[in-house]
Parts: sequence; C-alpha cells; structure tokens
Amino acid sequence: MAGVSTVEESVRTASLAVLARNWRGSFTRAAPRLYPHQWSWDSACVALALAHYRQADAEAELLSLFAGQWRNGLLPHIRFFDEDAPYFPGPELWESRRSGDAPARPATSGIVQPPVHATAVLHQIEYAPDRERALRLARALYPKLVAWHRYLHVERVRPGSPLVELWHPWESGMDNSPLWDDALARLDTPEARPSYRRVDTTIADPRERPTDAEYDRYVDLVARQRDVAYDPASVREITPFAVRDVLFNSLLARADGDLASIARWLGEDPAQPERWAGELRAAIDSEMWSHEHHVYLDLDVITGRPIEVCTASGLAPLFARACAPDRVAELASAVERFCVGARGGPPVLASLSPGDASFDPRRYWRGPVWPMLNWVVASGFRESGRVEIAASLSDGLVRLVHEHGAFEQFNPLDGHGQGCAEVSWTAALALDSCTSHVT
Ligand code: 9WN
Repeated sequence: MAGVSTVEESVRTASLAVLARNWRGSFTRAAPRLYPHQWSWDSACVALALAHYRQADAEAELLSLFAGQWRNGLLPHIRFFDEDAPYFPGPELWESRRSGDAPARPATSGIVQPPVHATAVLHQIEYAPDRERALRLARALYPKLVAWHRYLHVERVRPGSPLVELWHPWESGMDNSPLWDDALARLDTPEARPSYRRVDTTIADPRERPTDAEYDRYVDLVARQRDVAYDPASVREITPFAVRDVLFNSLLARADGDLASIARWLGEDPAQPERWAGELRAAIDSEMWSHEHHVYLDLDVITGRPIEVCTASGLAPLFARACAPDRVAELASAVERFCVGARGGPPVLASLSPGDASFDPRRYWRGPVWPMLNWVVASGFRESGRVEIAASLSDGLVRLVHEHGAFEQFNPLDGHGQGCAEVSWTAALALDSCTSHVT
C-alpha cells in the first residue's frame, strides 16, 4: 500500500485537475453531465477547498452563486446557466420569476440547500494567500450572508423553537434518505403521474438514483410551492412536508458562528450571529438528542414527533460545536455503527447504518458513502479533540478517492464509485482533506 504522503500528493493533483476541468470561467459545474449548473452547497465546498490554491476563482465562485440570491435573502439551491447539457428540473419547472423576490436574471430554483457559505468565506480569510483580498470579498458578501441567515432564522421557524425547517427533500441535500419516507408517504399519491421527463436516469444508473415514485413527490412539492409564488408564509401554511433536519441545523449553527467571526474580522458587531449560533446550538442539543439511539434525530414538524431513523448525519452537531462533552463521548461510540471499511483500509461513513432495514448499498442516500457527510463528521471529531477518529475518517475518504476516483458516492460494501465521475465537491473535499490548514 502506498504511503500516506504519496497518496495525498496524488489525490491533491487529481482533485485539482477535476476542479479545473469543471471550471466554466466564473463557476464550477457540479459534475460534467449529470449536474451542469451551479449547486449551492457543492459550490461552497469548492470555494472552501480552492481558497488555498486558486483564490481568485474561489472568490468568483461565491460571487456567482450570490448573484442568484433573492431579495428576501433566500439563496437558491441551483443557479442555472445557459449550458447545452439538459437537467431536470430546469428553469421551466421552477418558474422562479413567479416570486417578486427572485432576480430577473439569472434563473434559479426556488428552494435552498444547507448553508456552508459563511464557513467558506471565513476559510478565505483564514487560509487564502492574499488576506487583504479575502477581506474585501468578505466585506462585499457580508450583508448578503446576513440576509441569507436572517431568511433562514426568520422564515423557516415556527413559534416555540429556533430550529429551522425544510420544505423539500432536495433542501436537505440528502434527497432520498429514509429520513423522509414517512413524510413523503403522507403526500397524496398523484392520480396520474405528473407529466415530466427525467434526465438523470439517462445519464446515471437508475439503480443509483431516487425512484420514479420519489420524483413524482419531488415534482409535486415544487408545484405546490410554485403555486403560492414561493411566498414563505404561504408555504409554511400549506406544505405537507416540513422537517427539522439535524445536518441542516448543524451546518447553520456552525455557519452562524463563522459569520460572527467574519463580523469580528470586519469590525462589524457580531452580536446577532452569535445569538443565532447560541440559540441554535442549545436547541439542537436539547430538542434533537435521542437518549434511546445515542445520536441526534430529525423532527417531523407536522406530526411533532422525532423521525426514528439513524443516519450518519445524526453525528453532525459535532461540527456545530453543539455537543456537551459526554455527548461527544457517546457519538465517538456511535460512529462505529456507520463505519464501513474497504478491504481492511481506514473506515468511512455509510450514509445509513448497514444494520438498518432500509439500507441499500446502491440507492443514493440510503447507504452509499458520501464525501460531504464524512468530511463534516471528521471535521467535527477533530474540533472536539477526537483527532484519531477524525484522522482515520479523513484518511478513509482520501484513500477511497485515490483508489476509485472523484465519484459522487461510493458503494459501502466494496468502495466502487457510483452515480457519476468527476464530481466537483468530491474532489474539493478530498482536496481539503489533504491540505494542511496552517496560516
Ligand atoms: C438535486 C449536486 C446535487 C447535490 C445533492 C445531491 C444531488 C440533485 C439531484 O446532487 O441532488 O439537488 O439532481 O439529484 O443529492 O446533495 O448538491 O451535486
């Protein structure tokens, strides 16, 4: 087996090459054919990793994404470009202009994805070679980041809890996770399938994508939000899908804390983002912890009940710095349940425990290894002082990408790549995992 430094050197070179091939002059497409546009959390991960290597492009990446921001602060999950490659659902399904808050151009989707953006901007300040330039970027983006976080903290909550809620599985970034099965089952099954044509299953193996029944519901949920012009108060009232997700809230709490750090760098008052971070961390720890399952659980807003499905995202509060020390110890024991190791190599996290009845090694977010989950949990353990677990998960991800390439996801049983190859955020997170974070 090659030594760690040789492997890291080779993954660094290969990842930078993938990111260079996906670079479109002002943004990085998420993947060559399957995802030809700019995706929100993928893009934040790309900017974070590029800070060390291509600062100007990292800056362009973030500015491009925020050019799609809505007037009410919503940062859309896709910013569309005039690319030749087809993607469903494209601008014609979203009709984002039905909302008076959407920009005239560019075309965007009308929902969100997890907020990793303040984390990516702080990373520019802390690690990019030209700090003055990074601070100028932070100064330009600061009001947009505040508006984005305010949208989430104001429009995505209900009385009684500061936890923010999601109105579509795509908003979680973990589209067909079994977390959403019960909530989606409550949707009336459309009498006739809505009329649309999937593109994803003509590019990737359909067994590695969500099912048609799930897509019917995804399209149905988009139509319901589009029909009320994406007005947050109306969606909150009519949506049959409303969940408080551990990963999303953890990434937001982390990003709130990072936004407060940006404020301090800029000489702005950090009080508001600090308050957001503090309230959210406390709510994650008190409302989402499961004494029975020893991980954090999502909550279904409509039933008022925890969602009794344990996924690797139940460890994400570590990254939010939301866990009391005894909880960190419990999570350090719980991590074993999600660990899979290809041929005796270091472990990586399966998205769902192989012991779970819904576990499916091929079906997208129902078992496969996703680099982002691995990176969030590894970073969380590192920052909680559990450096051995962190190093081992990080090494596992780097070796997986070294052996198989920058695939979207990896089979948890034998490690082979699934979904599609040359995926930007896989390359970005593998790159970050082999980058030394020393200023
Ligand atoms: C829908 C781009 C995105 C990721 C998501 C992942 C997948 C899209 C799709 O790809 O979702 O947004 O078409 O399946 O689930 O996390 O951001 O890489």
